[in-house]
Amino acid sequence: MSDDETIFEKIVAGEIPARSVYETDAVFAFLDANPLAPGHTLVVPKEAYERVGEMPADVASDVFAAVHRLTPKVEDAVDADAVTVGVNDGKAAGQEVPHVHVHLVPRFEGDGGGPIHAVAG
Ligand code: IU
Repeated sequence: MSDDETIFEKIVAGEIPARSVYETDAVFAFLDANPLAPGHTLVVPKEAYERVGEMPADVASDVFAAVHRLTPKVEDAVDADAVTVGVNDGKAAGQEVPHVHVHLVPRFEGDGGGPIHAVAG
């Protein structure tokens, strides 16, 4: 294991525990350790890519196929009204972990969290 392995590579490798939600050969999904809402899930490629545009198209496709499959399941699991699906792609966008991850954040009527474009003013 190299020292520059990201925390998400360690989670994918099972070296750090996480609450697994879904797994394929290419993708791992797990519950966020500091959830913005119950059921907040992260979908990551198993291979480490920092930025969305760095993923080969087949990996991006596998990641979005998992997002497509999981979004309604996550919504149902916590009886939410909607889901915010988002990626902070790059440091200036708020990316803290340099390993692509798609947030699935369950949303509830009146939860007070704005739409994703609220961050852009
Ligand atoms: P961001 O888009 O890079 O800002 O999101 C990082 C997310 O990773 C954030 O929601 C953290 O709560 C989450 N997370 C985690 O689930 N487990 C960890 O060990 C670490 C961060 I570090």
